[in-house]
Amino acid sequence: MAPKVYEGHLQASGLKFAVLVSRFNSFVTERLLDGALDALRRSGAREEDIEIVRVPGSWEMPVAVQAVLRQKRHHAVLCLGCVIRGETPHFDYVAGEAVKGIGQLSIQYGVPVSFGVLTTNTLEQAIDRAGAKSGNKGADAAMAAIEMANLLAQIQNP
Ligand code: INI
Repeated sequence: MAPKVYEGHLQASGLKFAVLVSRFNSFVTERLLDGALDALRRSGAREEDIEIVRVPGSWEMPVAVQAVLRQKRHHAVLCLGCVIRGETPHFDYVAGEAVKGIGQLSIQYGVPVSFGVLTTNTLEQAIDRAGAKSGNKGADAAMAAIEMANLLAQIQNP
């Protein structure tokens, strides 16, 4: 007998999403948001099932994710931000806390939280990943969120 395979499909109809987007580096993050919304809509998500939550910067992401997850109303959450390395250690603190906090919350609540926070050395690298040469990481985060929401539903209801 062939093994049973659990694999989330890319169908978003009926799923509810919260999309957190940072205003810091909004030139980049608004492009990530465009990509994420386009992917959600093209996968069948309804407008009324998508909520957008704006936060000041990536540092503020974890506490806002926590507030969203506490409501237990969403099948998946997307975090969209952009941290660009400067001349001080600030980058490491902001990016480090965002990564750690978002990852821990996803596991704690058992809800997929996509990490669409760019961490780059230059603005050019960020632009490349926000709809230019290297695709759109916001769209990638949306696809991962859809796949994981469906996968967890399958695993929980085999
Ligand atoms: N926030 C970002 O999202 N990206 C950055 O590159 C960044 N830099 O470089 O400073 C940044 N800082 C702001 C931070 O997220 C907080 O909003 C701020 O410290 C207030 O708490």
